[in-house]
This record gives sequence, structure tokens and C-alpha cells, in this order.
Amino acid sequence: MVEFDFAEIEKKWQKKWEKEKIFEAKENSKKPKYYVLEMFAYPSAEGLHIGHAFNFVIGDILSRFKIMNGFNVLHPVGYDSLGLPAENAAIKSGTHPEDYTNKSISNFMKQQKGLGLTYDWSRMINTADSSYCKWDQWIFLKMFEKGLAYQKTSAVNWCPSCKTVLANEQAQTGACDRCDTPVEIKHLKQWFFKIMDYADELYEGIEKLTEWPDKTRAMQKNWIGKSHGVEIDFEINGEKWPIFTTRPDTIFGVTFMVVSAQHEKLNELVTKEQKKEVNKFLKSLGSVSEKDIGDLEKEGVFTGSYAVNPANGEKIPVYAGNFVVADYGAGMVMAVSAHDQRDFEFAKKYGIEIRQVISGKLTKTRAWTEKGKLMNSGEFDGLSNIEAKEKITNYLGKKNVARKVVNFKLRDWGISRQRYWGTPIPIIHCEKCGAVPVSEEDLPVELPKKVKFGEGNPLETNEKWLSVNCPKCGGKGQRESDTMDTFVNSSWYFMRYCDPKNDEKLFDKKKVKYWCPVDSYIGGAEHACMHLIYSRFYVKFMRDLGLIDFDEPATRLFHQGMINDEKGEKMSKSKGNVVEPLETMAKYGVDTTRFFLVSVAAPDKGFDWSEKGIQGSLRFVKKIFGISENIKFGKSSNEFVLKLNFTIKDVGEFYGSFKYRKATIKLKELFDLLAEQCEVAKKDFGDCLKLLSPICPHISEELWGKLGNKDFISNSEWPKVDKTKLKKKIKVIDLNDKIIEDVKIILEKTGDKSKKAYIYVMPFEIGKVDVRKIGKGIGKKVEVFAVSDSKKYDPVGKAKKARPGKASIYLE
Ligand code: ANZ
Ligand code: ZN
Repeated sequence: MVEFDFAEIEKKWQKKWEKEKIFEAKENSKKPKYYVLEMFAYPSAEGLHIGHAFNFVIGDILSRFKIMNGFNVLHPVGYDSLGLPAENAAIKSGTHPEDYTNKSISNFMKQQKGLGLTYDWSRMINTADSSYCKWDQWIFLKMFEKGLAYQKTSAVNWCPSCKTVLANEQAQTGACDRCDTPVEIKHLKQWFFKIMDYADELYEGIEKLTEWPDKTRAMQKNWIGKSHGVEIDFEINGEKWPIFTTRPDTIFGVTFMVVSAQHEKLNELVTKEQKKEVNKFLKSLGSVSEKDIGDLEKEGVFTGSYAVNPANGEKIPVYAGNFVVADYGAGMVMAVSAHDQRDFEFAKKYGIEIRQVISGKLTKTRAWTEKGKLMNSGEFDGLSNIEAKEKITNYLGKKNVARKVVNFKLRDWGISRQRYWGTPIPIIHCEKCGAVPVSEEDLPVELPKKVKFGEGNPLETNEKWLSVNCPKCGGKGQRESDTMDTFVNSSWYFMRYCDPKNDEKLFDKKKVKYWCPVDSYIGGAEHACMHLIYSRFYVKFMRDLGLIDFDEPATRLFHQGMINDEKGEKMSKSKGNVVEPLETMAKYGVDTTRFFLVSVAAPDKGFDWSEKGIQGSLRFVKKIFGISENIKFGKSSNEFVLKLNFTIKDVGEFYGSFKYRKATIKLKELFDLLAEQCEVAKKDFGDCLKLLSPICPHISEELWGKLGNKDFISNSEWPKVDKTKLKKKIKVIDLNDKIIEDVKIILEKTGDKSKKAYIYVMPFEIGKVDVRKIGKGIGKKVEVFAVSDSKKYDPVGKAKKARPGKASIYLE
């Protein structure tokens, strides 16, 4: 095997690509556009991990393929660099978040450049840069202007010891993940974006995202959670509570009500007698994370109040409970203990009546949640519960105590973070004028550089930064000290890439119109909901502002799989089983690493790392080098021309549809056959390199140059399929036809007059042989053997000459 210095080759070509700027997207090009984007990376001090590398390589192969197919490709890169980790690192190690971030970015860049990616570095974005955050703030002002940015009081996790607000992920266990102090709930005034105004469009629009993974679409539907139901008015202490239910058929089975423990009006429901009990319960609740509400042990406490059921006038107790969401529906449920599992468990625990109203089998542990006939429901008894839904809704509707409604699980987007390392919210609070937007000319509101970390939000205690004049009345004002959720930054970055340096405007409409939407968006499935819903919301908002004319951020979405360690376990720093892409690239070369990443499994499936596997990829890369050294240029064999044409066709289809593993299989076959050729046309060899180059760009470029080419293979033209060659193959591909043809050739050459032909084929081919057809074709008796058959008739040892697709023949 040939040894070669891959590191030198990699460096050489990366330098040349960069110098000639061959991957910069062109403005005003006549070519059709193609926009490839990998999801925004968060630059951390640890540098990129193998999952990042996998993500980038998947996008890069597509980008290279599209470039070679004549597209004007936009393949940009940038850094989603604000957020908690940088701030935590700063608190821990005393470095400023900005220094931490800049160091992480330059480290990331070095590693990404090492991968030989086709990024257009001239368009790089860094969300921490004030030239970017200025436009985040501009969008905020537009939201504010349209009434889509507003303040309301909402619960946060509070650590009394760190004196700081904790993100949900910092309070998952109910204790602060820094100091282990139990988390308390605090109510703070915070900023929200009214994503609910777009809930229906976001939900209905999912249907049109036909090139997004089904699972992601289903997850989004579930997240937005459009639910058709009925609102039924219950009277509590003389006040009307419109309670949302999807099961009006169970109205006669309501034996209690449960209001959310976080409900704003809970206090009004609690009687004097119950105050102590309720407070005790509230204290015990822990963090506000809603993620695990489904798995919680159901708990609650009687409030002392009673509700009146409008269907039968019954008085039923109102409980406060931990399993009811405060801002869904009315934040209170009509509990039907016999037919809802949550209510059932709750009723069992607190000894509340369980009243069956739908026929079916209740057990000791399970409610009956299937269909059945109504019982204990007065005039509705005997109806099927499906029918009863409609009838009861109409009955209550006529009494004016119920109406059909649509509800969404989606909540308005809370964007306030009580943190330093984020985009400042451009608002000034004035005693006289309230919340006043910073005027556009005064953007960006920049973060103060000198701050003290340690307790709470350093912006909140920075008097110098906080105190400003009110833009409206000129009086004393105070800056908003909350910063924005970093999902704000990543909701529109793909549009900014189209015009990243614009200082006058968010972006030039024409440029975004040309490039957007993203044609292929590649990233982890963990972003199926938040990021991908927020960016869909941003697109719709900007469309309504008249800035863009499309509805969805990306036409096609692709999720890469997970790479686990050799034992199939998730890689993590703490387990010490992380594969370092840089080490791997240094050891095996970039092209080998790239080839390996896509040859193990379909890129959406993920795989277990394998040292043996990557060595196999290295052998393949070396083999190609070996071929290039030994090959003689002349005329290609028919067999090779056929194979080449089929590979051009197949590999092209596979690259275009992320079926990269299938492409690697075809490439291996092609180069195997090439290795067996005595000579091959120079152009055909060049075509083979072109097919390889999206995955292994450096060696392809090197060998392309060795062929005497002066241009880059990376932006050369993709080889064309010769369709006439493909047709021919269909005839030859049939094993029987080939045997007939081969026998005829022998007969012609030797003038043989024998009566019988013995045919030897591979064991797996024996089923494909059609003895009658061959017999008719050659006009002789025919007998067929598998080469492995120990009882075969083979007097001159012909069987061992058979190969797959090529039978051996003995005439007698
Ligand atoms: C009575 C009932 C009986 C219900 C029964 C279900 C089964 P989706 O489909 O998710 O919209 N619900 C209403 N508001 C709630 C809140 N704020 N937090 C938690 N649960 C709430 O589900 C609607 C059902 O969820 C409603 O229908 C209500 O319980 C409950 F056999 O009402 B149901
Ligand atoms: Zn004012």
C-alpha cells in the first residue's frame, strides 16, 4: 500500500481554496441558487465534538455536490455565542464571557477549516457582536410596536442562596444545580412574544412542510397542541369560570375541580380555614419546570371553595393541584374521576367520590377512558358517548353556559432572562411613561464591559449602565436589565446570512428574496420544537412586516443521527469516551474521517464509533492513491464504461437525497473495478475522482491536479450520464444472456462442435440461471453447477474460473 502525507495535501488545498475564494456565494449570479445550512453552533471552550463534525460534513457533501451541478451555493457559517455556558464559565474561572466566547470561536474556526468545509467565511456571523444584536433589538422594537412584545408577571425558579434566577435546566431536580439549595418559585414581571397570535398558522402550516421528517412534524403538532373542545361555565363564589374540556359527555361525572397551584387567582379561592394547608402545599412544590408534569405524583389540597356544576346544579369541592397547567384553558379542570386517569389517581388519594358515567370496566388502578354508553347522566343515559358529546354541548349551549372553542398548548414565548450574556432588551422604564422603547437611532444597546459576576444578574446592580433618561419625557429612566433568550438570536440568523454586513437595514429584501428559504437545513432532532417553531414564527412575523415573501424558513429539513462510542453508549466528557475529531483527523486524515462518518450508516441513523471501521476507510483512501500511481491511460473497457455511467447516475441521486452511505458503497464498487483495469481513459479516471470529491475533497483535488488539470475539481462540472450506455447494460446485465453470448464467442473462436455445455456459477447465482433459455440460445444441452458443488462434473477444473456475474464454461 502507498503511504502519503495527507496532512500536507489537506493544508495545500485548503489554502488554495481559501486564496481563490471558490466557495464564496456570488451576488447577481445567473445560476440557480441553492442554500445549504447546518444548524447554528454554540462555540464552547471544549471545541467541536464528533457530532458537530458529522453535522458539518453532511451539509458539506451536499454543498459540494450542488456546486458541481452548477448551482450558486450559499453555505454560510456563524456562531450562536450568547448564553448561559459562557456566563457560567466566566463565573467559574474569572474570564470575561466575551473573552471566553472569542477564544471558543477562534478555536472552532480552526477546527472547521481543518475539515475542509465549503463555508463562505466572508459571511460569518457572531450573535454576541453588537452589529448583530442591534438587529435583534430592532426586531424587538417592531414586535413592541405591533403589540407582540409585552410584559406580564410569570413564575421563575429562584435560588435563595445564589440570589439568582435559574433556567429550567439548572433547576431540573428541584434544587439549584450550583449549590443544591432547594429552588423557590418567584413571580417576576417578564417580557413575552405573542407567538400565540400565530398558533393556528403555525399548526396548519405543518401540513405544507412535506420535506421535513414526519416525526418532527408530529412533535410540532403536539407541541402547539391544537385541541377542539368545549368551554363550560362553572360558578365559583358567584364568579364564572369557563372550564375547558374535550369531554363534555362526562359532565355528570364531575366530582371535584382542580385549579393549578400556579394560578394567579388561586388566593381568591382559598378560604380562611384552608390558608395554612394551602400554603404548606405550595411551599412543597419545587421548580416550575413543566417538562415532567406528566410523570408527577398527583398532589393537591382543598381550597375551601365549591363550584356549581351547570348541568345538574351540584356543589363540588375545588382543589389546588400540581398537575394542572396554569395557563392552559382556564387553568382549572373539571375532574372526572372515573374516566380520566389523572383525576382517578387524585380522587383515590384524597378519598373523593368516583362516579361512573360511561359504561365500561373500571379497575382498582385504572379509569375507564374508552368509549361506552352514558349512565348516571339523566336524560342522556343510553346514548353513545360520542353522540352525547354533541347533544350535551347543544343542551348547555342553549342554556348559554357552554360554547365550542379551540385551545392551543403553545404558550406565549417568555424571552426574558435575568442574565448578563444576552442581547439587552431595548426598553427604558420611566416612572411617568412606563415601558418606553429605545429609539431606533440609539440602537444597539450594548452590554457594559465592566461588570461584577457572582450574585444574580450583574446588569441589575450596574447603576451606571442602568440609569438613562426617558426617551419620551426626558425624565429619569432605568434600562431594562433582562436580556433576551438566545433562541431569539437563532430565529432569524439564516436571513441575516444573505446580507450579513448591512449596517443600515436588517437585510436587503432583494438578497433575502434570492436566497431564501433555506433549501436544505441540517441539524439535530433535539431542535424539532423550540428552535424550529420560533424561527417559523419569526418568518411569519417578518412576512407580515412586508420584509419577506415566504412562509417557512426551510424547504427541506434533515436530522443527523447520534454517534455513540464503540460500545454503543452516548459520548460524554464525564465518561471519558469522547472521540475527538481533531485527533482522528490527525491520525487518519480528513478525507478518511469524512468518508468514515458517512459510510457506516445512513446519516439520519447514527452509529457506533469503530476504530476498525475507520481503518477500513483509510485503506480505501490509500487504495485510490495506489490506483492513481499504477493506472495506465488509454481506452476504457466496455465493462468499466458501463459501471462508471451507472455510478454517475446512482451517486448523483444518493448525494442529492442524503443517502451518503449508499453512495460510498457505489464508490467502493467503482474503484474496485477500476483497480482491475489494465488501462482506462484519462477522462473516465477524472470522472471517478469527481464522484468521490464531495466526500473526499482533498485527495480528489490532489489527484485531479496530477492528471494535469489546472482548475479545481471542487467547482468542476459534475460528469454527465451517457444514457445510451445505461440501456446497453440492461441487456448485458442478465446472467443468462451473458452466458449465451460467452458460449457463442467460444464457438466462433474455436469452431467447437461439442453437444453439451457445462456452466459454473457462484452459489448465489444458481437461482438466476435459466437452463431452457440458455439451451435454446446456444442450441446445445446445458447443465449448470454451483462452483461450491462437490458433486459437480468438472474434468478440466473450469469451475474455479467463475466469478460473480461471469460464469465459467466447459464444452464437451
Ligand atoms: C374533563 C375530562 C374528562 C377531560 C375525561 C379528559 C378526560 P387536551 O386534549 O390536551 O386539550 N385540562 C383542561 N385544562 C387543563 C389544564 N390547564 N391543565 C391540565 N389539564 C387540563 O386535553 C384537554 C383535557 O385536559 C380537558 O378535558 C381537561 O380534562 C384537561 F374523562 O375535562 B378533560
Ligand atoms: Zn418618561
